[in-house]
Amino acid sequence: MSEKPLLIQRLEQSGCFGGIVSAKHLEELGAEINSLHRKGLLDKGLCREYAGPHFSPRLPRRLPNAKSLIVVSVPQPMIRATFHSEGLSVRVVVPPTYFDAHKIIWRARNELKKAFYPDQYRLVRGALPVKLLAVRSGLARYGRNNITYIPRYGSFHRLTAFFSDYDSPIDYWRDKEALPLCAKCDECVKACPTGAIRKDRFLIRAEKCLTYLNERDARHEFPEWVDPSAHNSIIGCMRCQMACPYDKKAADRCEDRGEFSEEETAYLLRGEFSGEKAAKMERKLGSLGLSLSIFPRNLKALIDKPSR
Ligand code: B12
Ligand code: SF4
Ligand code: SF4
Repeated sequence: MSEKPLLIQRLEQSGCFGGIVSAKHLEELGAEINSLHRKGLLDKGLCREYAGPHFSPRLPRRLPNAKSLIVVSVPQPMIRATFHSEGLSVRVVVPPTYFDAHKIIWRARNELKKAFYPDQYRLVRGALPVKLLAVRSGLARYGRNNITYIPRYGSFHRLTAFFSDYDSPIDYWRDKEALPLCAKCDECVKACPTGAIRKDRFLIRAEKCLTYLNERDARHEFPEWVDPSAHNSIIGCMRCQMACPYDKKAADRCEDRGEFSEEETAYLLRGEFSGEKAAKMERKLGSLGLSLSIFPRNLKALIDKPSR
């Protein structure tokens, strides 16, 4: 195995991690995702909602002569917000990667620039299948839960991809690799509350994932087959990550951020949002990576959840 590129070693000094491959693999990345689509392994409804340019990535107009694809991983903990309702304090988790997205993307770009210094290369953010790129570049490995893992921080990190005119002397493209324990572990399969993670295939059934169901606009009620005790985060789901042995250390970190008074919580639970009040609430939720669009459904599900 080739040694880590100097650029990536420098990036690591700033607490970020990275991977780099030649831009000639761009089409392969898209083709790999699309071949799953063609084989009918990806749900059509989910693809309609999520398929974007990252499913068929192209060289950006601003950098048509890009030489490399760089993916940066920035570790991120979970955060918690507290809602006050009828005398009760309900603490809810916001999983990593929902909040501070702009700050993290800015940091990724900035640290990459510093790692190149004194040389200067162009960086254009890319809409790419970032997990696949992270695994193909050797930065991360896939878990059976289809999330990617890096050493020490497990799956608690955010990935951002860039095109660059930097021409790496070595192409670090490699085969996809799973975490070593996945061959004999089924903790995430058991922990998944909706059966999205399968024993019979590596690719998850993403259309069954609770995250898919609770990221949608609250006009979509949860299907009846979702067990009311499944809900565990105000958006997304942490069950397969919390159960994973590779996440034990990173899962210890959780910052409390954001508190909603009785009045604010009651407003969110009423679900009638308009005018200046809604705009103010949207700003407050935005600082936690949330939006009014998932209310009141997701909060109700957590407050009404049967205790086990
Ligand atoms: C669409 C999407 C979703 C959808 C579908 C998820 C999915 N698994 O496809 C939904 C809404 C369900 C979702 C949920 C979540 N998401 Co999401 N999502 C995306 C998005 C926009 C595209 C992902 C994609 O391309 N999926 C298509 C599938 C086909 O690709 P894939 O999952 O990489 O599939 C590969 C594996 O199955 C693998 N594989 C198949 N067979 C085999 C066999 C072996 C042996 C091996 C090794 C590998 C392997 O190869 C496939 C590709 O060829 C990305 C952002 C981006 N631009 O990439 C974020 C992203 C992947 N999501 C992210 C996160 C954090 C999540 C959640 C954890 C959020 C949460 N806590 O609730 C959950 C996790 C659900 C899960 N278990 O995957 C992060 C992942 C960060 C990380 N650490 O890896 C991303 C990168 C966003 C970001 N910038 O941070 N997500
Ligand atoms: S819980 Fe086990 S099977 Fe699932 S991703 Fe982690 S190590 Fe792999
Ligand atoms: S995020 Fe939740 S629902 Fe989705 S695969 Fe993981 S455990 Fe299952």
